[in-house]
Amino acid sequence: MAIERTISIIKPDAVAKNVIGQIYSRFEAAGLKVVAAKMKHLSRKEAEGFYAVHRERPFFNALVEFMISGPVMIQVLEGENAVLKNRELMGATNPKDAAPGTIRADFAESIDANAVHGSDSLENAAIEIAYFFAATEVSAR
Ligand code: RTP
Ligand code: MG
Repeated sequence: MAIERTISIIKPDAVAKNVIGQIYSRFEAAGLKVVAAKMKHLSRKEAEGFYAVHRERPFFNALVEFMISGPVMIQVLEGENAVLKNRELMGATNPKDAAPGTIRADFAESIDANAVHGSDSLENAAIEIAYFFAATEVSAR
């Protein structure tokens, strides 16, 4: 299986709950390695740019407001099948639908405040990594 890199963002609700370490433990237990990380309070412009694909969706404004409501923890995860593995660890978008034991089932409150973001494809992972990190900020293999 291919070694991939993906973006994970621990959203403002989970940062405020002080569960960054618990979420990192899940990445590590699943064999995903943190190869870059930064805590950041996103500007409106940064959040709008990051979620630009959702620009026309009815939830866009609420999503941007939520993402700038407090600091987020952004990390690049590396490992076998990292994109899908991270999405599996996260669980469904709506925590009510998330499988037991997933990050969203255990830490998320609602579809808006849903604890984590994860890239949804290898192609988007590359775009999202470049959005937040310079090449020199990601550990070489
Ligand atoms: P994310 O991008 O944050 O990892 O979440 P996702 O792939 O599971 O879900 P996506 O469809 O990309 O939606 C991005 C974020 O928008 C909010 N959302 N609200 N009210 C709604 O119907 C609705 N749908 C999506 C969620 O916070 C979701 O994480
Ligand atoms: Mg998404």
